[in-house]
Amino acid sequence: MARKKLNVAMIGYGFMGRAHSNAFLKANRFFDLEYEPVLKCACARNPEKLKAFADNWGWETTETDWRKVIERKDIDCIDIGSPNDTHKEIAMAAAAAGKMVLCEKPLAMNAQEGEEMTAAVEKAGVPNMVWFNYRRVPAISLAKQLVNEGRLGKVFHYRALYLQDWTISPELPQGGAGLWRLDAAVAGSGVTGDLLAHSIDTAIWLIGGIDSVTAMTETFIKERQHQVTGKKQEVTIDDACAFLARFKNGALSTFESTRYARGRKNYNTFEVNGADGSIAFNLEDPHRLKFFDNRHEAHVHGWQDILVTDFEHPYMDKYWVPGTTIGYEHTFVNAFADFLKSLEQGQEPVRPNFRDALETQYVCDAVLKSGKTGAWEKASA
Ligand code: SOE
Repeated sequence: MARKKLNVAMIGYGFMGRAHSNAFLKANRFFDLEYEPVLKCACARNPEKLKAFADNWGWETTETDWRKVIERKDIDCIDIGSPNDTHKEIAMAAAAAGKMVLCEKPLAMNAQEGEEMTAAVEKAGVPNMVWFNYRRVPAISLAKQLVNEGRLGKVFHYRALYLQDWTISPELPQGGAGLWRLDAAVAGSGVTGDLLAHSIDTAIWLIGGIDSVTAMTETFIKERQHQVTGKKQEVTIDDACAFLARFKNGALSTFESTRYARGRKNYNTFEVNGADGSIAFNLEDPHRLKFFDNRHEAHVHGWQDILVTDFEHPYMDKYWVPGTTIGYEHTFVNAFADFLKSLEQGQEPVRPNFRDALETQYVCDAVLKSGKTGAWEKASA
């Protein structure tokens, strides 16, 4: 059967532009789907770099003004992979034009922007998704399955770390290509929006909503040269953040993130402790899910180390044979395949959508506020 075409335009061509382009190219090679994307248009400001990017990934056309892309009648779906300060304007215009909208995380610079964006896609009734790609790591999807199957029982604790080490040098500039994540005017925040947003999304997905938080944040390097202007300027992102959270279901938790943990590259971990079992995950060992099942007889108690590569595991029947592995890029392939599947008749809308990401944004805002006030803050509107 001929597949239905979905014309996609992508805004931005950095790290996420590559990850998304690859997902668009690969989803239909591995998944059986009614819809197939056409890589219609790539959009970014620098025409030479854009041309090279578009040629490499097979984008049919290019534009240097995103507004022109949204005006185009031949585009069904806008994918936003540009820096955080551009998300709101593009998403709102895309929704108003009746286009489907995919958006990189974090959804917005703050919850107020997120609310406007969520209202816009919901009013327009357009399919929407936020690329919290780690939900689609098979081992994390398996963790969700174990929770849904009731294997953990009542959850008491959630413990998350998201550690990196790439900003330790004071010589590293801030701002501009590849380094806008260090510039609060463009990124909105530092590790809270960039890394903890992932941890928060995973936590909410696995065990439910967060009620309130208390945080400490720090900016270790106070000034950096701006990559574009060459001028030294104040650094206003949070370099590190740790917070305590109370979940709505009564669970207690700790979250910590930094880009100053020497030796940690993309150390995204979590552990959940329930009355009947515990699970633990580390993204630097992504095919493993540790599981302690207290329902086993006491003399065989012990942590299971599940190698998540069997056909029975989430997504893994779409790839190779048991024991062989997939990579970081497949989390985006899996996410986009889920998005395409959701467009088929009778399917549930894809998650996480803008509303889910807004919930994470409320938590981020509360964390950043608490980092300043030192008080407990409610993680809601
Ligand atoms: C930052 O270094 C970063 O690239 C984040 O922006 C991504 O969301 C994360 O998945 C990996 O680290």
